[in-house]
Amino acid sequence: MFTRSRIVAVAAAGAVLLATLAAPAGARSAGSDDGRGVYSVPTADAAQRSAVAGTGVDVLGSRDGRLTFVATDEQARTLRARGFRLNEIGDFDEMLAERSGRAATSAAVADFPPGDEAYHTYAEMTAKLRAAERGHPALASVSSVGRSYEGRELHLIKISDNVTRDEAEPEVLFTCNQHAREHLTTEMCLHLVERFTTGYGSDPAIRALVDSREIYVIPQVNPDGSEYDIAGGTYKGWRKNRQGRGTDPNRNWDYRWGCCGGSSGNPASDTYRGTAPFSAPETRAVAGFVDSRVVGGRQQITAHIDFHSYSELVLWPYGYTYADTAPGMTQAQARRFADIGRQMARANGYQPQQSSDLYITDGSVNDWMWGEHGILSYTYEMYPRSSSGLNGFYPPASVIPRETARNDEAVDILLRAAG
Ligand code: 3K0
Ligand code: CA
Ligand code: CA
Ligand code: ZN
Repeated sequence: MFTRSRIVAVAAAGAVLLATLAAPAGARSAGSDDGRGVYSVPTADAAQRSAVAGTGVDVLGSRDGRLTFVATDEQARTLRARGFRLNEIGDFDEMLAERSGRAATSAAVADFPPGDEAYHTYAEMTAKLRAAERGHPALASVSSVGRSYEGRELHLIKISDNVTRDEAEPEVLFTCNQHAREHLTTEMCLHLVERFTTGYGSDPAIRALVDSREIYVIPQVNPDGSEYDIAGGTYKGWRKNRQGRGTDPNRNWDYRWGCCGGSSGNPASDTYRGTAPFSAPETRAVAGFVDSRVVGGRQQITAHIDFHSYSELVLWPYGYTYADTAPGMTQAQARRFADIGRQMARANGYQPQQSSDLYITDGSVNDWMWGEHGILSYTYEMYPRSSSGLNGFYPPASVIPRETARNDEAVDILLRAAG
């Protein structure tokens, strides 16, 4: 007689066979391994969260001490053996399939799954930037900081008065979508572009900011990962870039890279730091752009936000150490990070904290921006505040206007602080 588990085993074997036929050799990565569950666990402090994250599990979100993550059966066993009280929420693949709905028939990236079409694919994002430039040639200028691993242009849009000139105005950078599945962040960057271009003519406050700053926006730092995540019309819960088995861009920056147990050396891990600092073409390209803004020995970019999702947090460096002060971070500087971070969090209703209060990270973008260039660099973890798992990365498209506009005032606070 067929037991349920035998049916599952046969179905799984079929799925593996289909995947083998459909995908080029090597295309299936650790991210598609069988037997992954979504879990949550209560933690007492950042040390416990770092201990969980440090096993290389895929952390989805963290609020009020509860960490939500994806783990293999083996990782879950290890954590339970160490005394963590894991609560299993569901099966990784089943939860994704449920969220994606009916799969599209084509493997091409046509659009997001039914109902989510308002999210922008790479092609749609590109078109939107070009339209902003066409509609506001004196204000907006599109260029590229380089190419992704798979060869996509990493688009950069500059927004300022006299946009074609390099004026002596504080420069502020916004980056989005380092993590592939965090699609709401791409919308956040596109919202910034929309607001600072179309709002210029009608809103005096916007005009004042755009006239006195040079605003740079990179809507997709990791377009390969993002496109992969929606390919074929089903979400894959993919985090990393698409180089080999994938590198976590936010562990690949060249500041205390791999120093402190805040990343993984295992290519299968979702926090794999890569073979070397800036081994990912995407981080190298963005860093190259930032390096290029040192003009006359002075870094022109004074402030930066990297948008992520989810958990509704405002984070500041350092991530590699629990200490508030460390080499390159004086007491006064740490206080300034916290002050501005708290102001921004009051404006958007997020929770403000040092990055390492979440868990230890090393090779993150904030640590590099500050440690290497003295840029006031924050990470925003966007909506939702918490989620039972993967759905947190795929909020319905109906929330895009509200959850992007929610950051208007916080963003303006940073733009003003950049002066
Ligand atoms: O600086 C940070 O603490 C980054 C947090 C970020 C990360 O890279 O681990 N959280 S996310 O991956 O869930 N977006
Ligand atoms: Ca200007
Ligand atoms: Ca300038
Ligand atoms: Zn992220």
